[in-house]
Amino acid sequence: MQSENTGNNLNPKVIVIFATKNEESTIKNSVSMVKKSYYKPEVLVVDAYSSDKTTEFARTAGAVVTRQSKHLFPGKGLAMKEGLKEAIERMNADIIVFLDADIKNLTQDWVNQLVGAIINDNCDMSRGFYTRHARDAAVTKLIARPMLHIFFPELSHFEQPLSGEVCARTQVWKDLLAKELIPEGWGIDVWFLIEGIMAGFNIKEHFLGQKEHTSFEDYKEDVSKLSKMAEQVEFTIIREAIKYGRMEFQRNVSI
Ligand SMILES: Nc1nc2c(ncn2[C@@H]2O[C@H](COP(=O)(O)OP(=O)(O)OP(=O)(O)O)[C@@H](O)[C@H]2O)c(=O)[nH]1
Ligand SMILES: [Mg+2]
Repeated sequence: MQSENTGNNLNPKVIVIFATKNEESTIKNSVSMVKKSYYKPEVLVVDAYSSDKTTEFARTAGAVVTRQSKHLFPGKGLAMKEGLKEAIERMNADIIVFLDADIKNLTQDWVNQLVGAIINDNCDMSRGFYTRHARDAAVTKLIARPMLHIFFPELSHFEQPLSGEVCARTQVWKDLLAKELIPEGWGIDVWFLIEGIMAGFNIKEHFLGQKEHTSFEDYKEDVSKLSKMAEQVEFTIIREAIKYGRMEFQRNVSI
C-alpha cells in the first residue's frame, strides 16, 4: 500500500528527531552533521532528563530541545511518540527521520540516503542497516530476529529490526500513531516495523556502512546490561504475535 502523499515532493520539510539520554559525547556532532544534509532538516531532540550536558550541547548545535513528559526509563518509545507529535503538529513536517544520538560516525549522508529512499524509491518507510562489531547487537541477534523468524517469517529478511534509523512521510507516522498500545520503552522499534508491515506499508532497508555507537561500550563486557531491552523486545513481539493470531501455528511445530 502506498501512503497518501501529503508532503511537498520537491521541497519537503524534513525533521530529524533524536531521542536522547546522556549523550553529551556525541550529540553536538550528531546535530551538526544532520544539519549539513542536502534536505536542510530541522532537528528535534527529545531528552530523558539527561544529567549531563546533552541538552545544552544540542541547543548550541542548533536543535530544538524538548523533554519527554514522564521520568520513565526505558522511555525511548514515549520520547519517539512525543517527538512525532511535536514534529507533525508544531513543526509541520513532511518527512520525519529518527536517528540514534550515540553514533560516533554519523554523517549527513545517513539523512540523505534515508530521505532519498522515500522520495526516489517511493517506499513508505526506509530503515538503516549497517555492519557493526561482531559482539554488538545481542538483542537483535538472539531475541528480535529469531522471534520474528518464528512469529512473523515474512519479516525474516530485515537485517536490523531494531534499527533506530528510520524515516517515513508524516502520513505513515500518523497512521502508526493512531494504533493502540504503542510501547513506551525498547519495544518501539520492532513495533513500528511489525505494525508498518501489517498495515501494508512498503518498507525497505538501506545500507548505511559501519555503525559505531557508544552504547555498545556500556555492555560489551557484560551483556546482561541488555536484559531490560531483551525483555521489552520479547514482550512486544509476543504481544504482536497474539494480536495477529500467530501463536496457534506453533502448536504442532517440532524442533
Ligand atoms: N528520550 C529517551 N531517549 C532514550 C532513552 N533510552 C535511550 N534513549 C536514546 O535512544 C537512542 C538509542 O539508545 P541506545 O542506548 O544507543 O540503544 P541501541 O543502540 O538502540 O541499542 P544497543 O544496540 O543494544 O546498544 C540513543 O540516542 C539514546 O540516548 C529514554 O529512556 N528516553
Ligand atoms: Mg546505541
